Amino acid sequence: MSRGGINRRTFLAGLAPLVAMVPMLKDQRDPGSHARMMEAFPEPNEPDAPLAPGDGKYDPDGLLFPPEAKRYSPGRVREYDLVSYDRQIQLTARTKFDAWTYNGTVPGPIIRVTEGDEVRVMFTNKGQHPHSIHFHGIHRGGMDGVGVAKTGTSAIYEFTARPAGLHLYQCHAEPLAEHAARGLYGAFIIDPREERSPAQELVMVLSGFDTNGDEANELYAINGRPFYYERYPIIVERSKTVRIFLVNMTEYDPVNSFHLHGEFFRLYRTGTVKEPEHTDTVMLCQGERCVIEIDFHDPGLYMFHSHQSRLAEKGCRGWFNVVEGDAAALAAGGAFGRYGDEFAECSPCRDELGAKPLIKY
Ligand SMILES: [Cu+2]
Repeated sequence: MSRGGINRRTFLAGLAPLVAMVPMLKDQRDPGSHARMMEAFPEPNEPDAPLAPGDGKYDPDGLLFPPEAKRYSPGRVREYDLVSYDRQIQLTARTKFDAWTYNGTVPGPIIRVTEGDEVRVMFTNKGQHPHSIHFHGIHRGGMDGVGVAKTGTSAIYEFTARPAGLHLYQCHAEPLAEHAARGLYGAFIIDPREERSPAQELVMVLSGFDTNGDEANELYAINGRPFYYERYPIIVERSKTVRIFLVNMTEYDPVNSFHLHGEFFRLYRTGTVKEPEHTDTVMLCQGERCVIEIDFHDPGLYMFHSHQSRLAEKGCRGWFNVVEGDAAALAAGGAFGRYGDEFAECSPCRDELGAKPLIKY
């Protein structure tokens, strides 16, 4: 178990091929070096299914599992390369989306630093529109990303990471709504100087996708793939706290939310407060974020979803599979089964999922 983070082997068996060669954050781990969730249950050939892990175009684990926290070290410099690309991404097997991306994915890569780190971000715009990077947090006005980089140009953002909490980054070019809705956003974690307690750590970025240009969303997703964690539930160990860094970047809808079935969680708004609220639902306006911690009482399947029903029915939902003991060993031993067809018979999601049975454990 790595300090303060989840052991990626917990999430499964087998290394997947290297993902597409897009520029990566210098500070990030090798994108091909960690195990893929649910590799034991590939469903690569169903025409209407969510895409399977390890398809070479997208790295769902890289967007779900944050890099490990680094112990505070005075004066440390953290450098990152972010490049904007126009890229058609696959939302489901049926639906493509003309995205504007940081480093090729929606959301962009997770940036995780420690309070006090000197952050230096080199941004290059290789898209066809002006873009920028606006970081939430405290920094000088000239570093706020309102000025844009035209196509083929670069910008450097430098600031000291503060305050500790959960933040985000996004493009701040006009029109703001389109630049956000097209996919230019990502999670930005600033860890406190004192280490966080150990936990199974996950990042969830909530967003929507306007697939027909009507300034309303047709699909919704957690970490960029509608229905993904419904088909590929997130395996967590019951005896360990689950910590979720939760960011809402849903454009065109005034709020999104996260609701967990069968449990309560500790809610730390913006990740900055010391005394948590206890709840099973948190509402987030666009740009709002929080850290939540769950201590599951029992093993089993627990649904999570946006509590705006329409958003849930169009992709913003998934499952935790809470297991006793070593999740990796259970998965490798073939301990998990499948959902029956009844789970695919409901709701508009079937149009995207098709009639194939969903994964169960
Ligand atoms: Cu932009």
